[in-house]
Amino acid sequence: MIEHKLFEDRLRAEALRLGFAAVGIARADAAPRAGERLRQWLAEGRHGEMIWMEERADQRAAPAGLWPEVRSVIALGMSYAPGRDPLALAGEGDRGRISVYAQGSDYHDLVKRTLKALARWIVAEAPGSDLKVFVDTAPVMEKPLAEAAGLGWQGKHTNLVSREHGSWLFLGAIYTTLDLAPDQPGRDRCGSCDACQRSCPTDAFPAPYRLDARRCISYLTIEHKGPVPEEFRAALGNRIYGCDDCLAVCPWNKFASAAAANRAFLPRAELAAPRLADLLALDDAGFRQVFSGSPIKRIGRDRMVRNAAYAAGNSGDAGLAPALEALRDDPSEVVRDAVGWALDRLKAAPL
Ligand code: B12
Ligand code: SF4
Ligand code: SF4
Repeated sequence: MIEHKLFEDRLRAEALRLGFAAVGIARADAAPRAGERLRQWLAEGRHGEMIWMEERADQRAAPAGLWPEVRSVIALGMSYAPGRDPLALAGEGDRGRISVYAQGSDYHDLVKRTLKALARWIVAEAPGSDLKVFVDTAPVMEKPLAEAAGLGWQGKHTNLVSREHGSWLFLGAIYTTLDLAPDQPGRDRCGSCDACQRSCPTDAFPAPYRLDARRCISYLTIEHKGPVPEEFRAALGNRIYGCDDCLAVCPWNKFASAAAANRAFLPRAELAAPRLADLLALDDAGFRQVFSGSPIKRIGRDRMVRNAAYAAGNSGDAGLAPALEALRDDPSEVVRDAVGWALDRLKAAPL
């Protein structure tokens, strides 16, 4: 064992210096119920087409399933607290709404880079120790681990809520062979609040603390590849990438300061309020140009144009009909389907 308290304090200071807004430590076995709940969620089919959630479920269920040597987990959070109301564009029919997390630079790149910098510091300070760094895409349950490490608690909307940073933290984790002194776990402070449960446009919470991803607009606009089921298309409104509604209504956000947000996550001008007409006109090259360096690049041009077409259909703005008409013979079937639906909806909209 190394001189603990001192090491953990210096580790925390280094994490904050590098740009993380929150850091905590948990023992590797500190979230014992997470795995069983994951399995139940998968058995109920709540993950929809996200087959990658099933594929390495044993590794995801607990840190030791992925790496038997792990002794401690260092949980990290980077703030992306917005400087303005994330729901402000809700009534702007001719604009698409991109969720706050995706309006700036791709968090995967920045969080990974910063985790690696912290990892280098740890290895230099504790020679002989081994570690692995993760953000988002690895089979790791970041939220329950962050709760166990004291960063906050998993709220009824299922995301991690922090007393200091509200719902606006990106999470990352470092698994280490070091035996570190753990922090106190986060305590649930939702109380009788149910604002997030009431805010959901698609009724995606079968119960508090549980999400049916198949109904979630984030899943439908980002992960789901085919046509969005008809029952959800109107509820998408003008959301074209992700959804912030359940996060934005959380009362704990009032303590979150945009000053704590990493500047890389400030909205890029062209992503803050994109015009639907411009998005509908994108070809592959145009899509790559606009969304390079953004997490949105992963969904590709067809899914983005599909989402923009649903939003145009919901806009009630007949001025968007020519842009939709131009896509009637688009090579992508999913685009053609969305365009047909949108034109029918626009025709049916009151003048
Ligand atoms: C799959 C996934 C999704 C899916 C499913 C979301 C989900 N809630 O599972 C979809 C595509 C819908 C999604 C959407 C979003 N995501 Co996402 N996603 C993930 C991912 C890759 C895995 C999450 C996971 O393990 N899900 C499986 C379920 C079983 O886990 P769970 O939600 O923790 O389930 C818990 C509860 O259900 C609870 N529970 C179950 N039963 C019961 C019963 C009782 C009584 C109680 C008390 C609790 C309880 O216990 C379970 C285990 O802790 C993580 C990254 C990672 N590797 O962890 C990012 C992650 C969770 N996503 C993130 C973000 C930002 C989002 C969005 C906000 C993006 C957006 N703006 O559109 C939305 C939020 C939607 C929402 N309300 O959750 C962040 C969240 C950061 C934070 N502060 O929590 C993460 C951590 C990515 C990151 N590295 O920052 N996401
Ligand atoms: S992100 Fe939107 S659609 Fe998904 S659960 Fe939250 S409010 Fe509902
Ligand atoms: S909105 Fe209310 S219930 Fe939902 S996570 Fe925030 S405090 Fe908890």
